[in-house]
Amino acid sequence: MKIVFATNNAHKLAEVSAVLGSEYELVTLREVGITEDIPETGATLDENASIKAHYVYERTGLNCFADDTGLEVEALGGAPGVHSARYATDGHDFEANNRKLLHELEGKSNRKARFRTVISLIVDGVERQVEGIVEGKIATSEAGAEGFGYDPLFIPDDYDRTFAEMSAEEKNTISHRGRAVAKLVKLLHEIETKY
Ligand code: ITT
Repeated sequence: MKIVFATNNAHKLAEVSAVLGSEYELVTLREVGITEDIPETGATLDENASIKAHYVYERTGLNCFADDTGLEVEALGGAPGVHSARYATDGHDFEANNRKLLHELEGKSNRKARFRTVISLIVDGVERQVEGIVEGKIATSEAGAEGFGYDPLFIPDDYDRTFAEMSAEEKNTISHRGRAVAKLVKLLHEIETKY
């Protein structure tokens, strides 16, 4: 099955295609002629995933899915959450976001956090959502060079390394996105057996 992944984030594309494998042919936004940023105007991850998937479906009529992800930090009341991409600046400045997060948590002993990914899938005009969560904590300094975004600061529960210190494969087996994509594959199989 050919399916469009509504993302402009090359890191996400690599992670998701590794989990989906060769059974599904992932088509990029560029390949369907969408080069502009899709507006993310929702108040929640669920809304934004839905907005991105609908945008692509309405423009192309092709089966598609979109992922919206946020880092939810307990001591910050769930921030940056839906604002994770633009936490420190207007752009996707990973370095500035990580600096701001460390600053906001200075002196705080509760460093509990979780990543949450919501995926909206649209097949033949019908939308379905799945979610993936990984619990963990925010480190006191950055470590590692793999991954992207907040990975150098996020230590998943039962580990003593950040996501940025793990290979893509290891991150995928336990991550929010890896878990959400595993559910997506299950859903796609269920949908296909109905035909
Ligand atoms: P698209 O909307 O084009 O898919 P994006 O980068 O804007 O890409 P999101 O809105 O879903 O994606 O993600 C918000 C931010 O959360 C993102 O810019 C990163 O800073 C962070 N983020 C998302 N997934 C992450 C991950 O697996 N590891 C670390 N940080 C992540």
